[in-house]
Amino acid sequence: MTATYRVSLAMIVRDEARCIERCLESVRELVDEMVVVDTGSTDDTVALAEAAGATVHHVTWADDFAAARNVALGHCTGDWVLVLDADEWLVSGAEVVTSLRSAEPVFTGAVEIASPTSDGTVTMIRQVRVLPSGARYTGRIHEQPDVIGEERALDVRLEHDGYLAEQLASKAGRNRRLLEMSLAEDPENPFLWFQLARAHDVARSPAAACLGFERAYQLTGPTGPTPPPWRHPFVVRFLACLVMTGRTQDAIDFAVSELEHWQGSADFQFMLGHALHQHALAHPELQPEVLPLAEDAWLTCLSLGDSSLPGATIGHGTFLAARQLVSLYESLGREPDAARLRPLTQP
Ligand SMILES: [Mn+2]
Repeated sequence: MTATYRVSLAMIVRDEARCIERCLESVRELVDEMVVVDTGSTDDTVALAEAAGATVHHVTWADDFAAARNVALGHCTGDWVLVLDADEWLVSGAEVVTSLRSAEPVFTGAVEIASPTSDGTVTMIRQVRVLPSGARYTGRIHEQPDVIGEERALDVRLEHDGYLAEQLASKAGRNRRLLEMSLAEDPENPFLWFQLARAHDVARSPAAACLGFERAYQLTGPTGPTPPPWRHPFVVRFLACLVMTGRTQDAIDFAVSELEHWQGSADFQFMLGHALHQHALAHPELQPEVLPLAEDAWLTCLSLGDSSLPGATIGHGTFLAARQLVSLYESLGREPDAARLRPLTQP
């Protein structure tokens, strides 16, 4: 007889009427209970959660995500806990979640999260979302759970629409305020500066984002031999924001200084190509020298394929790089090269 373990869903929510049913419906059949902790909704979130079969508890919001998540974990009676946010839903891997019922809760599971962004791309991250019941969170914002046992990559995919522009306005201000509170307590923490920069980045304020990225960079220096998981999205988004603010020379200098570490990342090569291309457009006299370097970077993307590093964008090693090359070749009148790559431009 295999032992049977119970699986709980744990969520914290606030004003999620837009999306909470989609989230709960996606996992309802896979878990033994759904525990929702409401932190002060004024819309129909609580009624919708209860109608979908969840047990709803209430806490007073104390500007602390980890504290609220730990209340939810404390109400769970399962041996395993699956942690979701209301703006996420399960798109594949149901059988993996179900299989937890016969898995001893001695490891921690990371799932894939695909986030469409307002520029039409999809970024991928892996996050720990499957926890043995004793695990707890720390961190006022961008809270992290304890990793109990080994961390395993699970073949489970969530989709997340919280980065889309229409969802940003309501929560972006709150997240920036929490980050600023955390930075007041811990001003030398580069991860917090990175997160503040990302909050500005997703809100499409690249100049403000650059200030945060620069502060994070001052505190860390160049990438070392064992970078933290956030280093890859840091390098890629810092490059993107430098280019967006017209600082193409700074972007190229930064990319060159990080090249040795990240040359195997299609996301890095894509942004390097973008920085070189924009620099050439701004300085036409440099085009004969610089455009071939942009071309090389994007061809490298195609030879690497999409990366599986944190914060990878789907297409940077495939169709998005092909599109950049096709439009470059078209602008240079290199029609045979454009024609050769056109079949690769579809996702
Ligand atoms: Mn979200």
